[in-house]
Amino acid sequence: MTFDRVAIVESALDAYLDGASPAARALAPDAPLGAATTLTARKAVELFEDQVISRALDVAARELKRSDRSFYTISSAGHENNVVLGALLRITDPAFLHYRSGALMMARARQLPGSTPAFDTLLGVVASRDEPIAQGRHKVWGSRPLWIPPQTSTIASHLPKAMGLAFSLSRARRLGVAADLPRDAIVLASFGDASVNHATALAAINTARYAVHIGLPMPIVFVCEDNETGISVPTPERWIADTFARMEHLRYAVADGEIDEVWDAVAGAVRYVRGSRKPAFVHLRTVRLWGHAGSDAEHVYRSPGEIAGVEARDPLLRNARRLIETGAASPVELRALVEVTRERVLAAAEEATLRPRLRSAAEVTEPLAPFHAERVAARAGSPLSTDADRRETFGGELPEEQRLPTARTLAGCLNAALTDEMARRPELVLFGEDVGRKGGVYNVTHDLQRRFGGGRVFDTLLDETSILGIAQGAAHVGLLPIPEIQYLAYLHNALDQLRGEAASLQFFSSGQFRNPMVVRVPGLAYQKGFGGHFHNDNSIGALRDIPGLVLAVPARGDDAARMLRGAVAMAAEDGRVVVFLEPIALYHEKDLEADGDGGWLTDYPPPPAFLLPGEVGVYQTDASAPPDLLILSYANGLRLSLQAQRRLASEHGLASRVVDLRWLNPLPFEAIRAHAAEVGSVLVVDECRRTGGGVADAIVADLAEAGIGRRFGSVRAIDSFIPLGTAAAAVLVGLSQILDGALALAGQRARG
Ligand SMILES: Cc1ncc(C[n+]2csc(CCOP(=O)(O)OP(=O)(O)O)c2C)c(N)n1
Repeated sequence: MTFDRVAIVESALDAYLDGASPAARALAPDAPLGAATTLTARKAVELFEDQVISRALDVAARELKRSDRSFYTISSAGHENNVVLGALLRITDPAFLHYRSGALMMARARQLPGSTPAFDTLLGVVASRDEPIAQGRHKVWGSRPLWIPPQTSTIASHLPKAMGLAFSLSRARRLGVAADLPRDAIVLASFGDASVNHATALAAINTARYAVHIGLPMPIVFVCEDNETGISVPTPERWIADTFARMEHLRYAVADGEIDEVWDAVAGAVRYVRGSRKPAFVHLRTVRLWGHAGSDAEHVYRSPGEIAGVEARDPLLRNARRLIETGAASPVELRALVEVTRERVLAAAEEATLRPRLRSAAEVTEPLAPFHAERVAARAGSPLSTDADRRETFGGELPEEQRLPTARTLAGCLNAALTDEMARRPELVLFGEDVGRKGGVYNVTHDLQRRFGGGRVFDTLLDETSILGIAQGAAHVGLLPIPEIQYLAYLHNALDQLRGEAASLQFFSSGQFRNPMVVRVPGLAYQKGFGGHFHNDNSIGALRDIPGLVLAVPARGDDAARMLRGAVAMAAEDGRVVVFLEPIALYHEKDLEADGDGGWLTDYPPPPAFLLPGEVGVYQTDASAPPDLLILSYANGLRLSLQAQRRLASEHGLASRVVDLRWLNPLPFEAIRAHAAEVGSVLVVDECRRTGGGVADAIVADLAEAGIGRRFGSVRAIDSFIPLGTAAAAVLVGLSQILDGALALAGQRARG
């Protein structure tokens, strides 16, 4: 048996067309294919053409690969009956597609005259800069005018945001957010039969059903393109049907058989979802031809008989027979169509190889992390609510009128700042576990639901993946979500939604799609009386390396309010994904050093005061002379460093400047370097885990490489999970370590 099955499948179609006899009577173009179907002859031929184009693209990708001119060979071959979804859904129905949705893509593009989907696909296959959606950053199905956000390679990861978009459609409209989608739009999410077992897929489907259960609209068509296998692992017989055919709040439909039967089944499901605003699960039966990808040696895990058996079920072969037998087309017409299409696609493939590719790092990263500081600043300052409006929102007294000693905690300032932001930006929605009625586990969202209503402030079900999926979907239609993940440790539960999806959307769509959001995450350690690792996670390593993600970590109330405004403005203006990490242990802290000193309370800075990345906080008691030591820190470490600062001065005569980094991704290197150049001796107080969990290694490395500063030291937490109770102190950074570190550094300086 030859391993190259492409030619075999191609010639089987040719041989059939060469030998087939035309029907006795030709069908009129507008006549249906059969008595029971709405699929006309004209449409059926059109669908067939789109299927042939898709098939020819797969062949071309493999041809180009042979000569090392293409980079992607996962094909749609065998899945081409998904074409009906391209024709039956509108281009204003957002679509999140499986990587085998080539025929669907061709059919959908027909709805937009002037589209060149085949050539665009080839540009993707050769990773050309001219490819309209990803510019060669990945081979994706995607198009802004066709409302197809690009998918990533992570299977099932697009389902939560598709669900989130369906969840948000009517909500956005009610909130007056101008989306470019009609009132009756529905969402499509397609995926494979192995992928549907993934926790991420099941999360999205579950949340969709849950929404219906509580009376919310969820107009989404889940399409399982079932080719009965995931790479080499067969899907057990009846598994998909047995699992999904009897789920409450999920209409199940099989799309199988002749193309007109597939058409009618899908049309029925689409009609149901559009009319009822409830979800459907379309079980589209397909086969997979030519292995998982060009590199997959299918003969290793499938017998020659099995491979030939699958090839005999080629949908193109079956559809050609149906068209001919019904009289919708003649063998000669179809033969000509196949020939011409193949030639056209191969010629286009040659042309695509001549197109330029991205070359420089600047070109590659151009859409990754847009930051227009002036526009963001303008956005942070407007629109401003009037005094009267604010008074009404706050119920009389404005938060800034409560001045010391009744000033605010971090939690209090955040609550006020969230209130101000929600009041002046109608597109803001805030949601998560317990944020609504309860007002958050730590009261940070207290009263927000009462003030702004359940449409804008709502509790979700307990699933971080779905929370971030809802955030992405909401952002796709113009809302500005502020989701909350209840604890930092539980963000990791759903991290792919941020890391693989939200943060990469602008990159893979060349900035054409965006999902701005500010993800609030209570986190970090030092909670008294409520311990253990899972509520005191002190590692930001998994967030710091996400390209383009902004990580804001306020320490005090006034900073938090101003940073939140900057974060929201960055999301609104530049589509950025911001993680706003709030140190839980400082939420209700009032004191800096001694009980009752009130040193950690601040006045509330009213809008529009804001802070942006790069802007650090500087604490130096005597600014007249350069200090002996620079201490760089953040969050709980800032408070400890300020305690150390006073003791170093009073007990050791050591003057220090403490800098609050505030922004941990990207790190404010410019400010760090400037302060280090002035002071010379640098101590980084990093409350996160020593190895890769925090920022100390990056800062020390940067300063050392740049040759800035003379002496460096750091105190960091131990590489351990946080134990329950008082033992936590044994692995966390404490005041005495900071003092020791500072003195050691000063001693070295004195000796040096
Ligand atoms: C989360 C994740 N795990 C593993 C992979 C590697 N992988 C890519 S495709 C695939 C099989 C998917 O099978 P199925 O969902 O049936 O889709 P098909 O390729 O058969 O159309 C796997 C395991 C991945 N892309 N994403």
